[in-house]
Amino acid sequence: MTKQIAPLTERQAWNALAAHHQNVRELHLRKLFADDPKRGERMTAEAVGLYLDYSKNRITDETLKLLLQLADESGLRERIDAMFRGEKINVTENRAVLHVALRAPGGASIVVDGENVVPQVHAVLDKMADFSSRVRSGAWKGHTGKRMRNVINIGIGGSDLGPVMAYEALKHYSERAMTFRFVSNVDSTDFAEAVQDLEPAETLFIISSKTFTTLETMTNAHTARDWSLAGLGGEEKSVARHFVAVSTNAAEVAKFGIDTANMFGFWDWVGGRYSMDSAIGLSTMLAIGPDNFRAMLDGFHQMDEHFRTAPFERNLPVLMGLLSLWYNDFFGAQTVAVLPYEQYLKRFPAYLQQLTMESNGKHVTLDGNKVTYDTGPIYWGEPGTNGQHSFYQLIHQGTRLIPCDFIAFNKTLNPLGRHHDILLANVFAQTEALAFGKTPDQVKAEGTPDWLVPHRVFEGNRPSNTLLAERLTPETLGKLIALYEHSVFTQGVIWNIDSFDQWGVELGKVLAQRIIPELENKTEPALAHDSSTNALIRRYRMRKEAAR
Ligand code: G6Q
Repeated sequence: MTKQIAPLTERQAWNALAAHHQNVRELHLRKLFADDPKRGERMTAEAVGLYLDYSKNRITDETLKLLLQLADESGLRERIDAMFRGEKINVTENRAVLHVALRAPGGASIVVDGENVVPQVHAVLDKMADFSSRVRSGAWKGHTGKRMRNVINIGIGGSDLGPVMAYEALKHYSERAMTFRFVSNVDSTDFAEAVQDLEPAETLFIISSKTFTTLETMTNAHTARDWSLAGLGGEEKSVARHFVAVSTNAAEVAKFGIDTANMFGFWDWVGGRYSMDSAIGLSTMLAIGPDNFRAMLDGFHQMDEHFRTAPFERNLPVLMGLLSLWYNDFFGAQTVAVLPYEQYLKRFPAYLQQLTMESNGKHVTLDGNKVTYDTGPIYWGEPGTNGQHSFYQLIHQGTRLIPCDFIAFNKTLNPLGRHHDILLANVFAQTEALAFGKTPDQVKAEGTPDWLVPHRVFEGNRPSNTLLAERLTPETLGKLIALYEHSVFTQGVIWNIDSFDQWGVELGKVLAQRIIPELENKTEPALAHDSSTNALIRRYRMRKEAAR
């Protein structure tokens, strides 16, 4: 029987945290560290090769105790079990949420609607591996008999951000003789630039779309089809050699002209933003090869098992989720900065933006009541050290509290002179500077004139997590992504929201469909929008005519 969970603001731990916050909100990290010389070793957790130092957070042992109590009172344990059991926890879409099944080992059993889905997952993985090997070896030939040298993934949102991020993150492991590109935007420039130096006879398109109806993706797919056909003598049958699909919609795939033998399926229990390790990762597998792809899945699975089984006080996703919630709901922090000190992770913050904000940017609880607390914070970030010369000023001396996640690796994939020591010195220096700052006395002692002192003071007390891993490998990437997936889940459970739907993206789509004919109609349409939208449409129509 599921236990009765009180609304968030009525939970005991929530109210205890609110009271506790009053007592600790002014406490400075300088004092917390001075009072406990072992804090930096104590407030750490390590699992599956990831080391989390959370000591530079504005917490005491009591804070942690109450946050963990909040997780318990929120039924987090039961909800984790429900997710892994395949229960339909995405209530507004009546779907199971089983990205964890995508990386379950062969012998596992996860049952959805009476069927073990793990064998299906592995059948698709085997089919992807077979296809990837043929393309990579040159056994798969294009229409004119040439091997494929270029792969273009066409998809958007969850069917793009994961593949782009993973390709960039794992470039070191990729087949350098091949070119990989990603087209997502309906802006024609995206497609035009992606193909401008490519040979259609050597170019393979992967049309990645769960629904195979998404406006941007289908527009780009048809443009790609025209481009490919134009370069291959207009022969329809060439489509089968140059286009494959990743989708759940076989009927639409066939209608497009793609041989469904070259369609790689997935299931409605895989959400778009949780799909990069499904067939949506086909471009990733083509780039890094099946063995590396499986190593990535193994990394995901290790983190899944850690999340499922580790006690919450040592559970990395739970700890990170709780800390994020502490700042979001009690300190009123509106954002979280994700700062990877690893050039290959340059698209990781963009990927996380969808994962976190599409999941937890929700205004009502599971039962439809308006929340009375803040839900998902804004995630943003750039790789270090670049950000240090740009927006870090605001993090150090601005008026907002911005909790930061620093991500770094002990070893670089490209050892060159002193670079890596310098890079890592910057990670440690930033977390130190943010936490401890520089007092007016310290500034004065350096001989700074009085009038300049306030400008040069660093208040400090700016919280951060530091995540350290050995080296960026496919396996580590899997662990990192799963860490954030489950941290998002942890927060969503406490907020009692549906982290797996995305109704907020619908309205704009519907309105765009209404406006498209109003822009394209030859005759002046009768416009019934507000006066601003009407005027913008008229102005565009006028300028469009003038440009002809
Ligand atoms: C993700 C969302 C969304 C989706 C895209 C693409 O969780 O559902 O970003 O991935 O809208 O959808 P298709 O894969 O159906 O084209």
